[in-house]
Amino acid sequence: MRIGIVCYPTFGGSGVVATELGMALAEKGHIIHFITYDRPVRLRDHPNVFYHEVRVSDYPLFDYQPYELVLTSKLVDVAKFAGLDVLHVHYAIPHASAAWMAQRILAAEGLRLPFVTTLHGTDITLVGRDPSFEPVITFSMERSDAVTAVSESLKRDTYTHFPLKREVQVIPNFVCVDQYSHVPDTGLRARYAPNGERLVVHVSNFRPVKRVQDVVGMFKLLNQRIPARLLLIGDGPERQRIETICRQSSGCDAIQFLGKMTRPEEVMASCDLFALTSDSESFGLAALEAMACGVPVVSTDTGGLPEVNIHGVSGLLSGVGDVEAMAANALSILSDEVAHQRYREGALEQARRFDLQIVLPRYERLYESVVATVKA
Ligand code: GMT
Repeated sequence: MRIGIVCYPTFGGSGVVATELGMALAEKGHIIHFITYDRPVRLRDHPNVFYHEVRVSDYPLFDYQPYELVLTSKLVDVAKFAGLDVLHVHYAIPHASAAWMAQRILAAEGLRLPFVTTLHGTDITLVGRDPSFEPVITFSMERSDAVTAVSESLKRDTYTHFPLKREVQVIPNFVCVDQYSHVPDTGLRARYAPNGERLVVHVSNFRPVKRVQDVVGMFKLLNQRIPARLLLIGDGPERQRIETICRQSSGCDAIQFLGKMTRPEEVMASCDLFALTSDSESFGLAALEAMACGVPVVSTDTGGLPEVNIHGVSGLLSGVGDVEAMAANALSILSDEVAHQRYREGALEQARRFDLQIVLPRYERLYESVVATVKA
């Protein structure tokens, strides 16, 4: 099949999922066209992969550049000249409405382009439900040829926040477990935990929804009980504030900010515990990536996290903001070598349930079904 993929090209989970999906489909022989405003950070060269940049001109009349219209025109162009069979848009805003517009323009020329919309999280739980977006999101979800959500929790939220009548199918996020290292790298451990401390890691885009201050709070309690170090990977609006909190308190030496990394899993694989303290999280791809490295997870019990991190198996869950409970959970996993090993194995086993080999055919079947409606 010739498949167009639209996503945010940044470090965010939706962009990572879209990119890895495209790469895996290309590997299976499909022809993939990425259509985004920048080259997706995880995109690698492949003979079946093409990248089309959406360039918005800087006309002085526009205070706000009409990105969605330029994207629509690019979608029409690529659909026609690359002969797309199907378009897959990740994150509803503004990709689903741009896809619908492109579909209408092509229809006027007698061409039919089905499109699949994948909902990822804040497009539904935060941004999308805002009245300034809601009618457009509802409409473009209704008009998509198929809509998927990355967790059961996100599917429920979609029906709660939108007056939607159509079916939403859950296709969870995935990892290619075999591509992850399951053994710590001695060189990295020597660098980050030179005295044999326990290594805790957090990866995010440092937005308020991630509550990174709780990772730091949890870590400080943990570090009072066992020698540990904390690695914070990623960057975003909250980073400066969190760094300031760390600098103004004791124990700052044990916390290291590593910034944005293209392959954070290379560091994660050498850590002992992953922490995710989000307020809301439709899935928690970073937690799944940690689990694919055999790293257990302490997380909040919000949104789709309990579908990914199984309490007592791959890690432990606690309420949002309950820093004491998180620290107690971290301690119970890390202070006992037997328990730690059991959680490591549980994490890897749970990650295998989300393996690419299981999830990829579900997307392929979905594409086939929407393409079949065109030919019918
Ligand atoms: O919705 C967002 O916050 C952005 C999005 C992204 O692009 O990073 O994250 C969401 O999608 C990821 C991939 O499906 C999920 O793993 C994240 O849990 C989800 N984030 C939230 O729900 C806060």
